[in-house]
This record gives sequence, C-alpha cells and structure tokens, in this order.
Amino acid sequence: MTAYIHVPTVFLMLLLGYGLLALLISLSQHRASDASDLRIWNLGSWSLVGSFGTLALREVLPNWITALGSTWMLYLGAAMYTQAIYRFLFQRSAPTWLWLVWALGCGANLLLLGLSRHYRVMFSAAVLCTLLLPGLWHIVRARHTQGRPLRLVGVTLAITIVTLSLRAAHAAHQPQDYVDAMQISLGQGMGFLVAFVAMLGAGFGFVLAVLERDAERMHEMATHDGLTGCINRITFDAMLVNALQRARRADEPLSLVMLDLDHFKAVNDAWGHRTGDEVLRRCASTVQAQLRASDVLARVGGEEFSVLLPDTDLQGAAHVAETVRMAVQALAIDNLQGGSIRVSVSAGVASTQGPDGPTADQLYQSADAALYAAKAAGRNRVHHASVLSMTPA
Ligand code: GH3
Ligand code: MG
Ligand code: MG
Repeated sequence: MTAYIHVPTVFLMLLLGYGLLALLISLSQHRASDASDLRIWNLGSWSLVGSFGTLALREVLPNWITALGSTWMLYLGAAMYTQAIYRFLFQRSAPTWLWLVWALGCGANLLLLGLSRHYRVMFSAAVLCTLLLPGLWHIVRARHTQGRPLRLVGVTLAITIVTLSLRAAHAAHQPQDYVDAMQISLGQGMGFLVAFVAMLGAGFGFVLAVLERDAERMHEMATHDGLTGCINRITFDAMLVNALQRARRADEPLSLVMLDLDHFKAVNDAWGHRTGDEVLRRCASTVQAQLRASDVLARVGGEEFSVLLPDTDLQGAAHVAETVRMAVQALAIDNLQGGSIRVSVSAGVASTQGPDGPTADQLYQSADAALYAAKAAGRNRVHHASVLSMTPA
C-alpha cells in the first residue's frame, strides 16, 4: 500500500487541486445577496494553497519558515472552513474560542519547533480536529434541514477528522514514518490523500451547497411577492390555467375570488407607506389564515389579492370570501400613536363547472366585474357573478 502512494505526486495534485478550486471561486461572478460564507470558504482554500505552497518551497525557504508557515496557514484554512459553515447555517460568526484555539495552536507550534517532527504531526492533528469539529457537529445537527451537498461536506469532514486521529496514533507508534514531509510512507501518504479527498468532497460540496441555496432563493424571489410572501401574479396565472384544465377534466368546480382593500390610499395618506406595507402584510396573513392548504393566495396588484379555490363551487367560494371579509374587518393593526388602524376589503367571486368552462381570462373578468360591483355598492362586501359553465360567445 505504502509503495502505491507516491507522496510527492499526491502532494502536487493537492496543490494544483486547491489552487484551481480557489481560483475558480475567485473568478466566478457570484453575486448572491449573501455570499459572505462562500468568500470565507474561498479564503480558507487560499490559506490551504498558501500552506501547501510553502511546503513546496521547502528546498529554498529556511526550515522554520516552512514548518511554521505551512502549519499556521493549515490551521487558518480549517478555522475559516468552520467559520464559513457557521455563516452558512446561522448567518453569524463562529464562537471566539475557535480563533483562540487557532492562535494558541500557532503559538504552541512555535514552541514545538525544536521537537521531533512526529510530535508536531500529533499536535497539529489535535488542533485541526478541534478546529473542524464544530463545523461537523452543526452539519450533523442540521442534516434534516439541509441539502445533500452540505451532507457531503459533513461526511468528508468526518473522514478527515477520523484519518487525522488515526494518523496521530500512527505517528506515536511509528515516528520513523514522519521524519520528512515528503517521505514515502503510509502516514504521509494517508495525510495528503485525505487532504485531497477533503478538497474534492468538502471544497466542491460547500460551493454546491451555496449555489443550491442561492438558486432556491432566486426561485423564491421570482415566484413570490417580497412584501407579503404570497405568490406573485405570473405564478398565479400559470397555476390558474393548470387548475382550470384539471377541474375541467375531473368535472369539478373551481372558484376565483378577487380581493381589493377599500380606500387603501387613505391608509397610506394617514399613516405613511411603511405602515401601509405593514397593513398589507397583516391583511395577507389574515386572509391566508382563513384558507385551506389547497387554496392559493396571490398578490396580484398593489392592494389586490386573488384566491384560487379548487374543488369549490360558487356558494362555497362566496362563503370563504365572506369569512375573509369579516376577518379583515376584525383586524386591528397598532399604529405608532397607540391607536389602531382598521381596514376593510371588497370581494368579487366567480366560479366555473363543467367541461365547457371559461378560459382563465374570462374567469378573471367575471370576478373583476363582481369586485367592481361590490365597490360600487358601497365596499366592504362580497359580490358574485353567475356560474360560468358554458364558453361565452
Ligand atoms: P378603492 O376602495 O376604490 O380600492 O380605493 P383604494 O384607495 O384602495 O384604491 P386606489 O387604486 O385608488 O389606491 C390603491 C392604493 O394602494 C394606492 C397605493 O399607494 C397603494 N399601494 C399599492 N401598492 C402598495 C404597496 O406596496 N405598499 C403600500 N404601502 N401601498 C401600496
Ligand atoms: Mg386596487
Ligand atoms: Mg383598493
């Protein structure tokens, strides 16, 4: 086994691999809103490149510079990886003791400089494990809420920590295997090999985890309204078309409710737009609370919302709309002056049933006309159109 692992070759691959990984992340035009975790991870990778680069220059640099520089940067890389995992999972920094361990580890390595190399191998394994363990621990704890790439990071970290521990035990028993960094021995070979695996698994795993998270965020932003969290108009329109087709095929009823807050401009004028925004948020959550899980609420305009009610006939939809109207009317939103803001909503309901139902546009127009009728009749009320069961001419 020992003879098959050519340490200088593995080392060269390691240096090139980390170098390329760090370079690629640095060059990528990643503009996510919060990519500080990726930046920190990349700094960690550069730190490891620095560590291995220093080791590669050991023929030209003084011995103590190689020994200290490579170890310190190795510690720094591990600490940064843990820091990046904290940022990714909790959007906050790692605890201060992590950096204390890093500083103490660096200081202790200075004192250990005169000792035989295998002592330093054992000590640095202990420091590296201490620096990496918190990241692994939190990934394990968050395994159910995180995607597969981060789990891969966890598995790779676990392999790294186990190998580092075995290597330290091996160094205690076979000091002659650890005389030189480039020595062709099982201990050195395993050390570099695991660092290579860590680069592939943890390095790329973390980058993928960040990209996956940002893709999810972008999808959320593209399909949802940022203020209320409701789905947006484009997504709602697509869902309505789908739901109409499904209802027609299954010969089930389907209803659409259009909601428009009454005199909302007056709320803004009286309390300001910020308060107006808060009122919109509260109204949206109040409406949502009255709906079933299969119903879909969307914000389709400034203070306009639409509700899609699958498998619900006109009577059922009018009942839901009335419940929503009463819930909004009962809503009291605190203002800064200690009073409360009251709002009301008007609703227009349209329904369809049968194989020759209306198109989405026709259903919309029908609900919209009912909404205008509710406004014209004095607001804070529900109006409904007749059931659309035939394709209108
Ligand atoms: P009506 O009863 O006839 O519906 O009267 P209205 O005042 O609600 O209707 P109008 O269409 O005249 O005004 C809508 C108001 O909604 C005006 C606009 O400032 C406000 N609005 C639209 N979008 C937002 C938003 O995102 N935040 C806030 N605060 N206000 C908004
Ligand atoms: Mg309006
Ligand atoms: Mg309005």
